[in-house]
Amino acid sequence: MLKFDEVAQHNSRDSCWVIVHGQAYDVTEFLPEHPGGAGIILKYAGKDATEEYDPIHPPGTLEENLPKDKCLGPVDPATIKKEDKKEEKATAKKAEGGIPPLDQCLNLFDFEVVAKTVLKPTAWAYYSSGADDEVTMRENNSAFGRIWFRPRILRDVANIDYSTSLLGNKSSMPVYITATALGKLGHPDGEKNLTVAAGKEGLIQMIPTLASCSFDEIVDARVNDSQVQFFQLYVNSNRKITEKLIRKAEDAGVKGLFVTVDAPQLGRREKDMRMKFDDTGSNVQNSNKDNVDRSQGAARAISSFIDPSLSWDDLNWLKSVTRMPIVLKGVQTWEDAVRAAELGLAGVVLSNHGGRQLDFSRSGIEVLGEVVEALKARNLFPNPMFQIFVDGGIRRASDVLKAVAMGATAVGIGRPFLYAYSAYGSDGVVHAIRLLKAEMEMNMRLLGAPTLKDVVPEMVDTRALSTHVNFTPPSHGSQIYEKLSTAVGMPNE
Ligand code: PPY
Repeated sequence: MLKFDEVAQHNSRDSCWVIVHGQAYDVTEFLPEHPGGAGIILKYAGKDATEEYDPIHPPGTLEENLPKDKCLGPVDPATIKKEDKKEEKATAKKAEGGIPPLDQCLNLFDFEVVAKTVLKPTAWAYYSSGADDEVTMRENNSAFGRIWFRPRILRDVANIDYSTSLLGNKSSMPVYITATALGKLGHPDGEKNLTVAAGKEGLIQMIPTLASCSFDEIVDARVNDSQVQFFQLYVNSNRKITEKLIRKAEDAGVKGLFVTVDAPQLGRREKDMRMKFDDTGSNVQNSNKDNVDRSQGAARAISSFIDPSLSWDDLNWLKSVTRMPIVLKGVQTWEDAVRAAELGLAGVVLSNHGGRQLDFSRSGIEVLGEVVEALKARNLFPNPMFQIFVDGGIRRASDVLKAVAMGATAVGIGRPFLYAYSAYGSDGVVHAIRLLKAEMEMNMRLLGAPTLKDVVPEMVDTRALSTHVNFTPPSHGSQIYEKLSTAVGMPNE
């Protein structure tokens, strides 16, 4: 068996070994091929990289990318010196004084507050960050505040039914769990927390291309065979890889393909980038400063496989490789929504990627107004074969109902569920869903709408929706960004 000291000697670009899950690997020749750049691996040259490796590499990544003879075998755990041994670090840091009992979380905003106290600062920065000045990220929720209700009275609201159907699949609520990447940054079980909660509560989960868990693990975590999942797709420059992914999803019974179209390049999430920037890294890195690109967070680095040349012309190819309904995720204008409908696609998600891509793009809920109007004018709405979804900033059932009233079939929720499981595991997600259901029942009763069909456009006053009060933040330092000092010493604290 290999001794740790032996591995530790291979700590340079010329000979670079790393330990992952107790096995030593010689990655010297792989360094230039690593999609995230050589620098990230060199930080862990001669060391155990398991903790940093796990959240961003689905199981099997090493086996698929390295020749067999580069696996050098197990490292004797007894040879790991105390100072070299990484302390068993939970994904979460301990919140001072613990976290509140789950039943004290009364709404979706609460999970964010709790998660911030338990997440490692690097994880918090990655999940919570938006693009540039985060104007769009804040606008996503603010936009719902510009829509007001016109409730009706004296209707029989004794029984409330908020169940619906998404692409022909039953859903207990007009809400789905949208795709978010790198789920293990928040919790060791990563995306499986979402699968279990979605199954228990009858919601549909959209599996991300860039999940921390493998696709198979997420599918196998279904609570029963009839549980429905969708798949979010980043189209790879290597189309063969994408075709394989699509086929795998279809074979696994996935019921919808959501193609992300708003990320030909990853947005600048500066909160995330600052964390990487202040990372002091290893001795190897320090002695080799010029070769380390400190301007990229891990997210930007691993985004290089996404094909920026993807265009409308590729949709025929996509249609030819799957029978799954295809939905474009990240549509931001009526022109593109109409084009998708005319092409016979199954729908669109009006989304700005949680405010993580183009800052000053409008909220999905605002875009919904113009999309429905344009589709109606062309007799393309309502159309059960072309559904409209919205995501971004949805935190309350009242937000969900506003979207439904304006013509959305359902809305996607991402970060709040991530925060819920980061703090409380899958029980947290179940609780979050139940809170939303309770709000749905109450709000529909107070609106005078016993079913979702009764939630009609006349129930919302959207006159202010497209009014943008443009403000200049008084101070970038204190208002927008995490304090720079939070980055110091991370992520190796
Ligand atoms: C995002 O972070 O917004 C994503 O969509 C996931 C991601 C992560 C890393 C590279 C590219 C996309």
